This record gives sequence, C-alpha cells and structure tokens, in this order.
Amino acid sequence: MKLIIAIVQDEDSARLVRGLMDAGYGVTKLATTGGFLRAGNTTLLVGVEDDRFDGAMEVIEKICKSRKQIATSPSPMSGSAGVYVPYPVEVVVGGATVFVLNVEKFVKI
Ligand code: 2BA
Repeated sequence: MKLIIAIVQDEDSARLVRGLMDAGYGVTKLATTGGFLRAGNTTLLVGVEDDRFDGAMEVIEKICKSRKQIATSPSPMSGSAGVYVPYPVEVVVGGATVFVLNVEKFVKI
C-alpha cells in the first residue's frame, strides 16, 4: 500500500476530490499554506493499494493544471535609502507536488 500526499492549488481541489472519489479512492483533504507564496493551497492524503496507484496518479495528472502567479518576494531587496522594498516575482505553481510513501501498516479500528 502507498500513501500519496498531493499538494495542489485550491482551484483544482474540488474537481480532484470528486475525480478521485468517483474512481473509488478514499481521500482526506487538508487546508494548507505554501511556505513561499504564503497563500492557501490544498493537501490531499490518498491511501491506495499498489495495483491502484497508477490510476490515482492518472487522475491527479489529468485534473491539476500549472498556472502562473505573481507573488511578492518574501526576501525584499534593499533600496538606495536602506529601505527594504518587496518586489513582484512571477512563479509557475503546480499542477501538483506529489510525495509517495510506502505504508508499513494500515489499520482501521
Ligand atoms: P509555495 O511554497 O507557496 O510555492 C509556490 C510556488 O513558488 C512553487 O510552486 C514554485 O514555483 C515557487 N517557489 C517555491 N519556492 C521558491 C523559491 N525558493 N524560489 C523561487 N520560487 C519558489 P510549486 O513548486 O508547484 O509548489 C507548490 C506548493 O507545493 C508550494 O507552495 C508548497 O506548499 C508545496 N511544496 C513544493 N515543494 C515542496 C517540498 N519540497 N516540500 C513540501 N512542500 C512543497
């Protein structure tokens, strides 16, 4: 068994949860915040049997889109007067950041 931890954009999360549920996967949705943009994103926990892992990844790949976002740099540059001014940066976010863990034990009590 594997545990998929998928960090996705809020815009994709409802469709992704529905897509996974419709395909028969169990999903837990967490409201999370990205460290760099300090904006909300969504983390999904999906426990899957090994033979259904590829199917879950296909659903995630199909639904999650990458997007450009303008963010204010969290590391402001020093201006000429020694004042720190934040500057905008363009970043490409998503489609999904996915971690896959082997599950040692799965118990429902
Ligand atoms: P954030 O940390 O808010 O990052 C949003 C996007 O900002 C990233 O998109 C990336 O394009 C950019 N970015 C992040 N750190 C950067 C840096 N030091 N310099 C320049 N640009 C940077 P994604 O890579 O698609 O990541 C989306 C979200 O996935 C992240 O939101 C974070 O919540 C999570 N994530 C990504 N990599 C992770 C990791 N290694 N461990 C834990 N969470 C991760």
